Amino acid sequence: MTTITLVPVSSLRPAPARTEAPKFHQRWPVLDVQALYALPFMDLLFRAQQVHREHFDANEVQLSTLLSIKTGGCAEDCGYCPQAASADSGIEASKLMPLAEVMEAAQAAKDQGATRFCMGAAWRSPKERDMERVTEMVREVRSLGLETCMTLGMLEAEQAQALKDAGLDYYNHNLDSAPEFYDKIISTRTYQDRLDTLGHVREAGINVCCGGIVGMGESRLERAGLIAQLANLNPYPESVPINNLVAVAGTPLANTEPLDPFEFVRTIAVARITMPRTMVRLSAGREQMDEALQALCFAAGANSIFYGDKLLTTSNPQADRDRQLFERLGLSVQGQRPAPLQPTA
Ligand code: SAM
Ligand code: DTB
Ligand code: SF4
Repeated sequence: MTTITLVPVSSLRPAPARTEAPKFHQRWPVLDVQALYALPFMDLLFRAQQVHREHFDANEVQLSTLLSIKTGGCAEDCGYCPQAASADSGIEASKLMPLAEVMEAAQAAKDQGATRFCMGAAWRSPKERDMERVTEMVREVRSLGLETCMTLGMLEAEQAQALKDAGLDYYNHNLDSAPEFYDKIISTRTYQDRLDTLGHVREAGINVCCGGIVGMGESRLERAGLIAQLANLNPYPESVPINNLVAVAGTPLANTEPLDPFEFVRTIAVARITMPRTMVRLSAGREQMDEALQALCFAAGANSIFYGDKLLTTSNPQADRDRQLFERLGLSVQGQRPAPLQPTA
């Protein structure tokens, strides 16, 4: 089994002289990540653009569409989440969606131009009886020619293997915050639980999609701590969703002061620099951003978004508006062929 352990963050004091080999290799000590955050904004963006262009077509964006296959009534107490049973968000708990409805949504996502279909369930972890149904969903959605992603909570090694055998391409499981901030937000599962699930997913050979949320009232050092945790995973995730908190009424974080938008852009840039080859996904919170801010996020190295009018329970920009935005920015969509050339008169 791949065991991922919590990498201790560097303290603010200078490191004492070493007398023995370091236990962990930290590619990115937290203080180095914090130093990136502290760069003048233009210098940070320039560095992020350089790194981005070394590894990607900077004018291309990847589109994933989300579907909530099991909504609400979740036993976990994640303070940001409207689907926690403990939240007073008015979301009704539903049962696992029938396959036919999932397929309808997947086909619609494909028709709109998405290349990946992500299915999310408000579970602490899937039960054995659920596994048969979700693996069938993976097989069927794949048969449409879409990449598949699931986020179902914690997984055991055998469950990760069953998803891999069904052909799952990505598993999303977020670290959510720096370890130092984590306990302020969630009490029903530990940081190590999350790292263990990530280890099982990695071991099964599924691509790892793992990121977090900013704007939950954390400090800059704690934001740097989250990015350092992600960047120090070995290897770092193939996909890193950066969510800006959607402050939903009835959740414990409903009245959180919004994050300075430039600090959000900085987070994207720092993720890009520290994880050069990952897909940095500009995730929740896009609906609350204007288009100039989204453009800055793309300039800072974001190259993937959730596309479609809904995230899991909250809204996302209309697909039409996104298409107009791509057009205005000259962004092309990964996996879509350019329109065929028309004969000239
Ligand atoms: N229940 C599963 C789990 O927690 O792993 C999967 C679904 S859960 C909703 C997936 C992710 O959505 C969370 O880890 C969190 O990062 C993000 N999320 C949930 N509510 C959010 C909110 N209000 N604002 C931003 N991101 C949110
Ligand atoms: C991720 O990091 N963000 C997505 C996806 N992974 C599953 C979820 C965002 C959820 C936002 C709140 C909601 O719509 O319920
Ligand atoms: Fe449940 Fe996931 Fe929401 Fe936490 S984030 S309450 S585990 S649905």
